[in-house]
Amino acid sequence: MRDNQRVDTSRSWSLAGLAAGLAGLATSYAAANALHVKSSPLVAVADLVIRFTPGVIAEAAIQRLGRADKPLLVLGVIVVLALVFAWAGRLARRSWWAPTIVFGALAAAGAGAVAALRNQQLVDFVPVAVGLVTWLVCLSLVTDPLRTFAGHPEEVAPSGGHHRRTFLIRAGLVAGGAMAVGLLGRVVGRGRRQVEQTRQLLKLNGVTSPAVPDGARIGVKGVTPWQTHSDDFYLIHAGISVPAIEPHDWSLRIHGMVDRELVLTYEDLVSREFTEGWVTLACVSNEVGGELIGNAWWSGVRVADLLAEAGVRAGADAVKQTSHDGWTCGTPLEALTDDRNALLAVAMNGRPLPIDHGFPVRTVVPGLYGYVSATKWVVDLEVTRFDDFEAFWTEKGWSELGPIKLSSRIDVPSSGDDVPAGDVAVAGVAWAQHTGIRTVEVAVDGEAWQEAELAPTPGVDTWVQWVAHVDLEPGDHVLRVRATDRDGTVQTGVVAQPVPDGATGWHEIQISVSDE
Ligand SMILES: Nc1nc2c(c(=O)[nH]1)N[C@H]1C(S)=C(S)[C@@H](COP(=O)(O)O)O[C@H]1N2
Ligand SMILES: [Mo]
Repeated sequence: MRDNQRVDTSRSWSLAGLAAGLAGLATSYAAANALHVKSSPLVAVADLVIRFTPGVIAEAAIQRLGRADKPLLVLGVIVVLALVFAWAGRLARRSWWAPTIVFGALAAAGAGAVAALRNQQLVDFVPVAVGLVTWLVCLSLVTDPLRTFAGHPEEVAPSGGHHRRTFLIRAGLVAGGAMAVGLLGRVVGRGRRQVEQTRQLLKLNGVTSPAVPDGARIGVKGVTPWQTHSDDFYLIHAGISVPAIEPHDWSLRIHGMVDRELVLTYEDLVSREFTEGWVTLACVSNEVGGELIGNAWWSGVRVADLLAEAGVRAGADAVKQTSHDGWTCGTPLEALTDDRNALLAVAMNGRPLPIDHGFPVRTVVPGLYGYVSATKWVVDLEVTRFDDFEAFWTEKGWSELGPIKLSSRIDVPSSGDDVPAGDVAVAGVAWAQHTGIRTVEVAVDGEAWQEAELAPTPGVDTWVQWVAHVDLEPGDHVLRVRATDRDGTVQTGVVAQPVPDGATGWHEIQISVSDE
């Protein structure tokens, strides 16, 4: 009788671990969907498995399984996890910390997989945290009656039954709750999935595929690609959940100090003539030498033409832009109406904008930091005066105007590299959007500036790749770069932090040069 009870109990502890484990998967999945983040932790883990599967095996699997390979892999991961969950449940019988370590380790693996995604943001880790909390809370909830029962084996007869019943009820509730939350997750995630499908199928007439202009690549290994792949493009988003907007639900209102208010549907917008161009977007938070900058081919409708149709009234000097999720920025009217092709962009790199980059429509203004110009999911343009409003970032102390500051970066060698003595190719990028770069210079150990060779660019709105050949003796060296724009302004070496209007200073790296 006792022994039977024992076996049964061990099964109960496994069941408790399993129920808690599945509940954690369900809540993390639902959280990922509710926040519209790109990937739930579970899928991130599956992606990581694919990444580390030897090519031949992966190919064989894909061939055999066809399009079911990914769902089957996710299922496989769930099965493996189920075994670990059951094990964690049995560990809970002896201590609270052993299963905590197991669940903690699983959460760490999930967080690691999310960290391995391209361009992840802090919000992408929220589902991992939600899952971990669910695991620990549910495990304690379900094992609590088992623990009481185990603590009083002499009470097997009457109250043992009572504890068992409590256990079964709680396990059932947790398992049922997990299923309900999982289903809910599917429902709330449907929005983004459907919009993604619409986006994939969307064909935009007049959007051309980009070809990197001749010579724009300097051709030195390790330099950032001149064209930034959309998947590699930095992401900044101040909201929690990413808006998922069907094009037919989108419209743009242009109003304020105008003669005629305009309301444009997506159809209206894409039936107009597109203007296309290479523009390097940059974030004001980019540190000297930082990576919050990218260069893409944008297609869209000129904001200047739309504002002209609306008829801007005298006295206006700004446009307050608002996104679908309520983010705002103020853009100088001048930058939207002069000859610089400020765009209401519908495509990035020849494809409809990725959801995370503002689908279906965003603004792109050459020469201005994103926080004052590049509204993703833009739905409202109000012609107004800077004196009459505050925007999302200016309320937090950032500058009202945000022209991109002249800057440059060394990509190769990397800081800390060890390179052989002699001729060393130093290369990187420099930018002064809408003014253009005239020269780039490199200095070794604070000595004379040496002019670099520049690759040609199609215009003044993109970054420029450069290379300088320097002769280095063995030892430790400091390399610095500075640029001069086409107005003759030399990049300042005075160090400024990103707040309130962008970082300045020269990018420098340390390398060791060894005798070969
Ligand atoms: N709706 C919305 N648009 C936004 C932001 C935002 O938080 N919400 N961030 C801005 C900032 S600070 C930058 S630098 C750019 C970044 O655009 P990306 O994420 O496509 O690189 O978007 C801008 N547009
Ligand atoms: Mo930004």
